[in-house]
Amino acid sequence: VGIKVLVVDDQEDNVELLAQMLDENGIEAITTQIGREAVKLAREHIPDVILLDIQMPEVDGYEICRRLKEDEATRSIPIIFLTAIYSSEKNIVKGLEMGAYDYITKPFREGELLARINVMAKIKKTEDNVREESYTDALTGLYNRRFLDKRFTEEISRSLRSGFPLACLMLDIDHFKSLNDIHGHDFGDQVLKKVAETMRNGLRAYDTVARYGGEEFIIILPSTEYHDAESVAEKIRRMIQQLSFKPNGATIQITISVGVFCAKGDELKQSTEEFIRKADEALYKAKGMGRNKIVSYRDIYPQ
Ligand code: GH3
Ligand code: MG
Ligand code: MG
Repeated sequence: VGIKVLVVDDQEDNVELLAQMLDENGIEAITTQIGREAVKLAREHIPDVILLDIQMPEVDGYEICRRLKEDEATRSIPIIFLTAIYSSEKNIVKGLEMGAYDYITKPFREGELLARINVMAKIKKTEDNVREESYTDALTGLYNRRFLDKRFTEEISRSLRSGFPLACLMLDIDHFKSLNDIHGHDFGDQVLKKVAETMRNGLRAYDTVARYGGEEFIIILPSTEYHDAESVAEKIRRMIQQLSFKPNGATIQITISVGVFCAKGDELKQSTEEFIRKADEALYKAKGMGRNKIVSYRDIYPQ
């Protein structure tokens, strides 16, 4: 796959020269001469590398760098500062300390510029892979527990700021142990994968699904009230019940139990552990009621 580079420089001839250089070398170039546009374009295109001029009117390169680093979506894109040949060491150091990976002085030498871009693109690929591996569960491809903790904390503070409710579902496959015992561990793995895929397909893009433990999953639903969280839980419960598996000739169905907890306003001021504990308490009730059920925390402790 090709490399995509965002070029930010207020001087038209610089932008044109760079765009042409990149184009001739099979690198896709997105360009802007306006500092304010840079962050927007970076978010939109997620380039592999950003070439960023330091001296620009209104919003300069340092400020753009700061904004890029502040934003989760653009934080990890390598930035190469474009600096004038007469730049002081102090300015260069400042750029690197702000999180730029490298700098290159104008006028550019084509070979050097391309080599640096290639190195940065490679570093980004490696870092992306490491990040992805450290956040995902290898079997299901869902987020793992480590990521869940991080995301959950972010979602709680986001909800506190926005005033919207936040819901948490805890889902557990029923009688999974006997499924393993009867049909084998590999079959159990296939079931986990399929259940994960089904949950993912039944949710919005900004919902978070994580594998919490063996056959336990957590779903975080932003901007979701109890009533809607229960509907989502019911939809997923039904989707999973409708799956059919065919281990060595037999046809079997599986079911899940779900615990629902939702908070808003000041109730959001609790830890992710508290949130999960409450969803788990509701789940435990659902198991006790015979499984293949949804129980809300608000049903156990009506307000
Ligand atoms: P319940 O309805 O009460 O939830 O019963 P259960 O059998 O589903 O629950 P239990 O917690 O007793 O068993 C969970 C089983 O999940 C036990 C464990 O061997 C199995 N398991 C955990 N992780 C994996 C995995 O990665 N692959 C497979 N195949 N099985 C797993
Ligand atoms: Mg289970
Ligand atoms: Mg379990």
